[in-house]
This record gives sequence, structure tokens and C-alpha cells, in this order.
Amino acid sequence: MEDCLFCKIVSGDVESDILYEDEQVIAFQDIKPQAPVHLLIVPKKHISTLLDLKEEDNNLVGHIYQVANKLAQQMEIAKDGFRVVSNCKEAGGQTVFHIHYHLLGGRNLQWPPG
Ligand code: D5M
Repeated sequence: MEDCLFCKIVSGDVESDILYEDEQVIAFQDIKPQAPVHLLIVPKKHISTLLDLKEEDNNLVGHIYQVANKLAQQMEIAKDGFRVVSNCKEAGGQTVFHIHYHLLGGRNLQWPPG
């Protein structure tokens, strides 16, 4: 997608601090961290919102959670606990319309979120 920020990060046209990459996903530091550890796990395939996920994406979504688990270990937040969250559309807090999963940890996260 031409005008998609995260597609540009995937292609390398926009710089980011990448911590993990494979054929299906990349993970990089969130530019506006909300916790000591705040990464974004992003599929390379452009999918605008969670509502656009198809059955064929089931493996991709499962893979994203496996990557989240690996990164949580790597970032040393697995022992205490962490959060994986994905916002959907404006009222859900989505600002970048290419699905992504926030991996947050390193402090006691509050619930419910604001
Ligand atoms: O989350 C979108 C997230 O994307 C938000 O936490 C800021 C982050 N962001 C925006 N631009 C960048 C760049 N260039 N690099 C890294 N992170 C970025 P949402 O759930 O859509 O509100």
C-alpha cells in the first residue's frame, strides 16, 4: 500500500528500530512508548484493520502470538507478565491502519485501559 506508514517500514523506506524479522512479520520499537518495553509486531502483508482478517490469515495471527512470546522472553518481561493488544478503528484507538500488535511490559499495567 503506497500511503501506509507500516508498509513503508516493512519495505525499509521509513526507518525503524527493528528487533525481529522473518518472512511474515517484523517487530520494532514503538516511537511513542507507553511502557518500558513497547514493541509493535506487524505483519508484512497489508491488512487495514482486525475486521479485514480472513480465515487464510489464521496462521499469521497465531504466528504473531508466537513471536510475541519469543520477544517477551528476549526483552525479559515474560517472568513478571506483559500485555499484547491490538486496537481496531477510531473508537478502539487505532491510528495506523495496518494491523499491529502492541507488546507492552516492564511495569504494572493498569486495567481497564483508558
Ligand atoms: O498504534 C500505532 C502506534 O504506532 C503508536 O503507538 C505510535 C506508533 N508509531 C507511529 N509512527 C511510528 C513510527 N514511525 N515508528 C514506530 N512507531 C510508530 P495504534 O494502535 O494504531 O494507535
